[in-house]
Amino acid sequence: MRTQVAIIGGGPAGLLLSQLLHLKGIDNVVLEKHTQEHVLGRIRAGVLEQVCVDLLDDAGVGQRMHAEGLVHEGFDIAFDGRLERVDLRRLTGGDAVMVYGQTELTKDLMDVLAAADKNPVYEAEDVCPHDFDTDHPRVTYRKDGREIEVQCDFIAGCDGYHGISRASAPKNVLREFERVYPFGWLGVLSNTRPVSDELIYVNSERGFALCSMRSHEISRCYVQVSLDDTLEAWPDERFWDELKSRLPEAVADTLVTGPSIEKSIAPLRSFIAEPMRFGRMFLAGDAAHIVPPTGAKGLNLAASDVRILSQALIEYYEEKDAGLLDRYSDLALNRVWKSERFSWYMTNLLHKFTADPFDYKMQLSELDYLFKSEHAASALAENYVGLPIEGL
Ligand code: RFL
Ligand code: PHB
Repeated sequence: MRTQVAIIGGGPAGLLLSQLLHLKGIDNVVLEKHTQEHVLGRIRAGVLEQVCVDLLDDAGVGQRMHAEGLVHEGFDIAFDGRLERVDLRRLTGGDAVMVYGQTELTKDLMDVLAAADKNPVYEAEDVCPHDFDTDHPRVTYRKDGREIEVQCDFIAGCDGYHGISRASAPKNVLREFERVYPFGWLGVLSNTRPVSDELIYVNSERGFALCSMRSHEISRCYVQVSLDDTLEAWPDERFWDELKSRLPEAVADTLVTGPSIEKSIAPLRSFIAEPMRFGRMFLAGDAAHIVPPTGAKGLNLAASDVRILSQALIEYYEEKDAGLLDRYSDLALNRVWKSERFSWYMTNLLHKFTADPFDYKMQLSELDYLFKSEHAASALAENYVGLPIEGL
């Protein structure tokens, strides 16, 4: 079998790249290890930057997002008995974010690909990239017991943090940077009305918490937990009690609780692989970098990588110009490092790292400064709505 671009991984990065290339008549195939149901069952991101919204529009899948997504012009930070608003619209001169679940966005992409008869290959086993240091790269996989080889011009490694693409990169070229945080997030999805119209990020003496949402009827809330915590130790009642204890009293009093419809624990990590290109294989999304979710950047970075990579491949095929492909890794990493910095900053600002009161006082002082200084608040807002992609 032959195609122009073999895409490994059918998460948001792989599906979005596939759709953008199909729209330009560039032949591609997505090889996904899991079933479609499994991919849709993962409850993850909820906040989209304008860069991501624009790209979904370009991909022709923005309709439901605009109809059902919630435009958020600000969010709250609770700390030290205070509840302060970050007015994104005012502080950035007009920008906002879109609250729309990763699950919905993924479903929209799957639907548009299916309608064009461009379905990914699901349950592709032992997917493996080969010969990407030559002009004739290949990807092999197994499906229903048959060995299949895909010959291609390029390989896009969109297979997430645990994928095979980065693991196949030459060790003497690959550099990895990492910070593992000493806690995780316990997340609960519930059919309950969100406690507020906007997100509330909480710094409390008991640890971080976040009240987010998927719609006016569905809440998505998180509390910081220790790394050895288990789901069994967190029945719904304990989760809601803990969340309430971290919220300002007036907010806690209005919190509507209910049975969880999904519950999971995610460890927090910062990770960057450099470069993002190895010959004819390009990494995009979580395959190349992980951010702690505090800045709401993971999916958005996957989208900005795909924005650059899709344009680079389109210029290669339409104009025989490989210039942007050659700059892909540098351009993508420039934005990746800035989002990594912001996510690390938000994580440090809002989580309980130690029992040392000095650390807590430093956070409170920084938070107080944020809401006294327009400059500091503007810097936060500018990063939250998303920095521009430089050099495109
Ligand atoms: P994904 O979504 O991990 O998809 C990779 C796909 O590759 C498949 N795969 C393979 N396929 C073939 N062969 C192999 N060997 C393979 N190995 C893996 C996998 O099955 C999978 O389908 O990566 P992608 O596409 O790069 O997308 C990245 C995003 O999923 C991720 O960054 C975000 O979810 C992060 N994130 C958030 N990002 C935001 O922008 N805003 C947010 O508000 C936000 N909140 C979050 C988050 C992530 C969270 N968790 C659970 C980590 C909140 C949480 C709690
Ligand atoms: C979410 O709704 O899942 C969410 C929102 C904001 C974050 C992280 C996760 O920073």
